[in-house]
Amino acid sequence: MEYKVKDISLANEGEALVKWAEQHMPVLMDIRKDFKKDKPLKGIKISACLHVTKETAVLIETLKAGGAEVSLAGSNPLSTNDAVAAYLAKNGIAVYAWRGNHEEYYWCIEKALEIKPNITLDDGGDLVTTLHTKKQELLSNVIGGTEETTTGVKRHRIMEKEGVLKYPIIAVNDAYTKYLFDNRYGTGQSTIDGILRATSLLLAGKYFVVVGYGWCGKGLANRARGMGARVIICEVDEIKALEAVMDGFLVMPIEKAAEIGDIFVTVTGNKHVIDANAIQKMKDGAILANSGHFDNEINVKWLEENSIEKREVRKNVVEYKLGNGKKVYLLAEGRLVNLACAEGHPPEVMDMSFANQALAVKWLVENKGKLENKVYRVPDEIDREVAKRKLKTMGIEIDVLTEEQKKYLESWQEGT
Ligand code: NRN
Repeated sequence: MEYKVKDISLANEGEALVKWAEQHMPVLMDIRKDFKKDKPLKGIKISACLHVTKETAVLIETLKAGGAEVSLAGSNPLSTNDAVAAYLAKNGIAVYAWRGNHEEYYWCIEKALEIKPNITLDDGGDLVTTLHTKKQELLSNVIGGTEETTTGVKRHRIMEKEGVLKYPIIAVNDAYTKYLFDNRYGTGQSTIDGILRATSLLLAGKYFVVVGYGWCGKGLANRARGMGARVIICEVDEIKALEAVMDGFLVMPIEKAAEIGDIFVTVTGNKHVIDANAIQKMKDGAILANSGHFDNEINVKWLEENSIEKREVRKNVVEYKLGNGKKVYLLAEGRLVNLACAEGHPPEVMDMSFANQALAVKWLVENKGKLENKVYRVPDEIDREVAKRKLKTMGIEIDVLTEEQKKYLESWQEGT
């Protein structure tokens, strides 16, 4: 099997990381047992563009156990764990990923497409976009795909609206057992993990500015508050802003927050939400980080072109000295700080996200040829199956509706 990784000799180190993740992903490991027995993906070729982490390795090996042939490209130049990539390459996965891969990022995606996939797994939409632009000749083999993250789902919905989407895509991101947990608790914890590993600074007492109050922003704001930070929310959506106010957070425009903030984190999925004006108003020593999928949420280009000095002061921390004499510190080149400076979300939440992925891939195979070229939600029975399995692994039992209650909930006559 062909592959390109940083250093294949890291495979043993990678194996230890993956075994650790397996221990904390019981739902996916249970699905792997079923997949090994039933081989639902026999003869299926899968190209994935995901963050190459210990958790992704557990998903990839589950798909392989189901009978699939799998290729894997990294979903971000800084999110690949080289030891995990080596471990997967050594175990028969066509991996094209290494940390720091800026120049050959799309070359890796095209290499992963060389197996002529029947199914695509994407995180952010770059694989699907490559298939629909440079590699259209491969589209006839594809029966469907899945999408892991909010940004990717948005892009695929726009493709559907414009009538250019050439195969059905399941929005794994939109499963309750994905976004309510991965986006909220996963991004919340892993973003703080990334900031702490990069800076080793104290959060308590600091003004911690969260730009974007979606599920990622909510999770991050609450965890920062839990660490004693004074959390400020910036938003453009009146309803989300109102929610943040009533959740007890300070809410103000970014240009006001810029004057008092100590640490700024963007989680909006939008472009230049921290731009030149705000950066120039910031205090000396302000820390900038992004936890959104793409690295355009902070205007890094402006920083590069308008700082008078630039130097790396710590691993993943670059100091920019501005014309006004003040310094700001950018983490991980403005790329997703949770995966670039730490290990991404904990395995316990990726367990659910990736259980949805594995069951969604199986569903695509079972429904081959029956679906339209549009973005589908994860079927409710899969979403609930993941929740049931997760509760079981946590030893938690819940109540069951009685027949009388079921009847009541489906009736209108019974009132006061
Ligand atoms: N540990 C991880 N492995 C991880 N943490 C976050 N993500 C990860 N993928 C693999 C992704 C989340 O599911 C990044 C995506 O953008 C987000 O939806």
